[in-house]
Amino acid sequence: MTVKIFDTPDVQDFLKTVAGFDQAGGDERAKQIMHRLLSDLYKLIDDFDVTPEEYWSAVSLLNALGHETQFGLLSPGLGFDHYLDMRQDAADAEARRTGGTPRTIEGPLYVAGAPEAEGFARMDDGSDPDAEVMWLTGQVRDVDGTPIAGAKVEVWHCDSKGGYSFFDPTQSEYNLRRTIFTNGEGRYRARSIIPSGYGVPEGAPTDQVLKALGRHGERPAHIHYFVSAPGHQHLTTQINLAGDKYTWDDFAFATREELVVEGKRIEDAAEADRRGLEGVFTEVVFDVELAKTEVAELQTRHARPRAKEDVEDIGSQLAATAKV
Ligand code: MBD
Ligand code: FE
Repeated sequence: MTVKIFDTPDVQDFLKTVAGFDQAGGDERAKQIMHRLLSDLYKLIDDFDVTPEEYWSAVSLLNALGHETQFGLLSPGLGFDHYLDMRQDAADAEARRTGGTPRTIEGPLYVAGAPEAEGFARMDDGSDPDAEVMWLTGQVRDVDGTPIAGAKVEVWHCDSKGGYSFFDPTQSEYNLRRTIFTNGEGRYRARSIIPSGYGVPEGAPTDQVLKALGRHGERPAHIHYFVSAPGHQHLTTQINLAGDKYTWDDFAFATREELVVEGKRIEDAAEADRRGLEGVFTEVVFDVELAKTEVAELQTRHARPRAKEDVEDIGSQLAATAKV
């Protein structure tokens, strides 16, 4: 078929009707965005001669993605999360908000309300005896190098099989998820287990999309962070452990050079003892630098639907930072 109808007045008028341009109600921005989105897709159908079979298989795939709540997983796979970061980076550069540890994507697996601790927390529930013990620590500082006491460090990561508590019902509540407030020297310390990499479930709709592109759905071993303190810019980031096969080949595009951290295997019993540990462990050090800001909005994570978080939480967070 070689028909090209996109530019005809019939189609152009039809698009305006579909997008509600002739209706008084609705939302103006929604209309503009839907009109643009539909126009781009209609044109694509015309340009690529998309067949009804292809179109309906795409509809079926979207249904499957929604049914398995995988849009949040496909999103980083298609680079949207990283693209939003690139836009934030560019906005920061334009506003001359420079310095600080680089941001990288949040991902879809954060859960609000993890247990809070001062200075130190044990993150694992001890149910994975084969896992390698991880000693995770670092200092939070401002861009001048001054330690920030009382900074809120939220950390979450997967277990030795790539599963995240809450999403993996076999794990205990909030396993491998903690909120640690830095001590007087701006330091946080955690005992946990070394996470494994993460792989998109085989055969899942997200996997089908990636396979069609000749891509894999693997992530390197990584640890997620939210770091915040009054008067400083909220940071969403992750570290990727060095030496993983996928450190530089992350399907979610979260790796950044400054965020690759080498774990150090420590076999010295005295070093273990000093940390209240026994036997061999791996130390992972991640220091964080926060940029300063007086803008309340920049001091909290952006709103987004998150597990166990409602919009009111965000409202109270904003109110709390606005008071400082
Ligand atoms: C993850 O653990 C993750 O962090 C992202 C971004 C996507 C899938 C799984
Ligand atoms: Fe993750």
